[in-house]
Amino acid sequence: MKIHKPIVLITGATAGIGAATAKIFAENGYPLILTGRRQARLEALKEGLNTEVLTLCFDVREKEAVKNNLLNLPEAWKNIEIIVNNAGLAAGLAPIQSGEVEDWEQMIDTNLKGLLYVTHSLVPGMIERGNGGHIINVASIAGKEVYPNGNVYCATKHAVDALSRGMRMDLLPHRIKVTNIAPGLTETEFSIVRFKGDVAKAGTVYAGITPLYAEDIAEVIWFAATRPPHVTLNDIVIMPTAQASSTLVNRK
Ligand code: NDP
Ligand code: 8X3
Repeated sequence: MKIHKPIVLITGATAGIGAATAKIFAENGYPLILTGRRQARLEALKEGLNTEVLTLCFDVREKEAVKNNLLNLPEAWKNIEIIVNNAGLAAGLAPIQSGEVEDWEQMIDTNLKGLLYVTHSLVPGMIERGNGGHIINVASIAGKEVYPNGNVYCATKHAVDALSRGMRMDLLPHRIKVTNIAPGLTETEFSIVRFKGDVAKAGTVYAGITPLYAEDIAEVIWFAATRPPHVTLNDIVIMPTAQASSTLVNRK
């Protein structure tokens, strides 16, 4: 197989922002490595994309699984140039005194440690190849401000925001771009996951507004990834027009 365009790896490609990002890169002929825990979804997504796709089914919380998958890529797929660290979730929305410790662990292990495992597996290769590269971290406005009951989710996204800045400094000599994306209210499976399958409750998060959609964020990721080599978009905050901050939303 001959690969011409940069290889893009997207974590959390089975739904929402990750899936929409996969589609926009596929439409433009980029070869894609798509990851997530739901194999059937990965296969269905691959089926609908008109580009070369490698699917990898693993949980970003499992350090050994991340390493086994990403350090043993088939030869043709090793030269990843763009990493979209997107896999993540909120679990629960509760005051600090009554939050579930298991929810906290899931968010910390996925949003923070998982992102680190993926990055740590792939960046040494990027540096060794010496062609630069691009890491795009999907953080959140929850990484810019804290909202009531968002405590641990906000902490994980503040950590991602800090990591984006730290990575940018450390990778500067290697010409590896780092872009932090901070979306506001985006209607995906995010709130259904946060409220553990309660679709009605999830719907109230977006009630009375036109939220962002996964495609809106995918377009921004695509734009950031396709700037010329001398241009880096460091940090992008994107909200629906009906939102001014985490807690200030203009609902009809
Ligand atoms: P979705 O729930 O629609 O998608 C989340 C994706 O993350 C899924 O593909 C899921 O795949 C993957 N994922 C979750 N946990 C794991 C895990 N342990 N291992 C591997 N993959 C995992 O939500 P979004 O698309 O909205 O979320 C994508 C990112 O955007 C997240 O980091 C989220 O925090 C962030 N974000 C979302 C906003 C929103 O309002 N929706 C706003 C700001 C940021 P699978 O279940 O198959 O593993
Ligand atoms: C998701 C956006 O405001 O629900 O990161 O935390 S918010």
